[in-house]
Amino acid sequence: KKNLKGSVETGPNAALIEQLKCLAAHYSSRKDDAFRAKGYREAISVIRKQKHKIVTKEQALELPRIGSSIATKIGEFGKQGTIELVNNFAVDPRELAIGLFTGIYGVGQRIAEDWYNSGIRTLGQLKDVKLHHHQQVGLDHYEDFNTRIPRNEVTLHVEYVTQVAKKINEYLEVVVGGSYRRGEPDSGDVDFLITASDAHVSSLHLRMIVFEQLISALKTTGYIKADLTIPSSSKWMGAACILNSKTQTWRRIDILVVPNAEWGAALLYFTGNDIFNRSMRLLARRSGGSLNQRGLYVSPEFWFCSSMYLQSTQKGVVRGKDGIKIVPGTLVEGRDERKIFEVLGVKWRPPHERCP
Ligand code: DCP
Ligand code: MG
Ligand code: MN
Repeated sequence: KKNLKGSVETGPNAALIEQLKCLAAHYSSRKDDAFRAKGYREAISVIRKQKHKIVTKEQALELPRIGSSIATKIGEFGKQGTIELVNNFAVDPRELAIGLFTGIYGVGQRIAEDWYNSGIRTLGQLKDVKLHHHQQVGLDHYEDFNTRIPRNEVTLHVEYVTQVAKKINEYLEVVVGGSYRRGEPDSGDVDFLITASDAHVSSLHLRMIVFEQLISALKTTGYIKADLTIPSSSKWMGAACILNSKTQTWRRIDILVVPNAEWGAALLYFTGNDIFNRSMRLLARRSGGSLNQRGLYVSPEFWFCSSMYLQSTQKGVVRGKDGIKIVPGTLVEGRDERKIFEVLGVKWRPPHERCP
């Protein structure tokens, strides 16, 4: 089943999700409706995790993050097998074309609108348009990149990359974060995090091993199919394909090199989801700290107080648990994911509970 964006959903609520995605896409193309789009995206991520078919409005209302307006649409779908509003949008040629174009990897709302305004309506017409390398790869593999990756295939990816990595350096550790670590049944891409113990590999050396040796080894074997990395990004981005698979579907993969000292913070960030991350960052800021993918810091503007680790004694002075003064801007915790929760005074949430 395909929606405007050409993506393919699986699971008991696939058809419903396709329709909700149309609504999300519709609202995200309108500035004033950004909050509506966000509501639909959140609802979709909740519904994707359901193992049973959601049919009634009441069922929908029992799920987290689904309000009465979206629940009504879900009920409508349950009864009629379609959402009236989607049918209205589906005949709007502007909506259709822009939805189609933004389904191309590397194409955002602005470019899609420009193309529409210059009279382009189909993917075929793009052959006369000058595309960037990444967009060309996105267009050539439109269907592949819009197909979610079954969990068992992601497992094959991590097994394969781990095996190649260990041959290069036995201390390399490979973990997949993102939706896979949250236990979701399928993923949009594969989010690799790679680290090594400090004692054996310095962080500078680690970058070199991964970005030079490992990436080129994976290109040589034919696993990596394309490089989609943005210059200046610390993340490698590209496309890869399980070598002996029948379908030979190209998958989007991200590879992040993480110094051991930042492992906990990076794991936390790249496990997401993005909504959960936003709430953790907000929490850190409210306590006078700041949280990013490298660590949890004490910010200069505030003083940090946490029940577990830190005590502020007088204004502007923050003391660690051993009474050691912490200079604002100092790293409090980065290595240990659990400790970041502790320092923030939040109960530990295993990855599968991080999809608010
Ligand atoms: N992330 C974030 N904010 C963003 C983008 C990403 O916090 N704007 C974090 C949370 C995500 C993680 O990075 O979970 C990985 O990003 P992905 O886009 O790969 O998202 P997921 O893996 O969660 O979902 P999908 O299955 O669609 O890949
Ligand atoms: Mg992902
Ligand atoms: Mn990703």
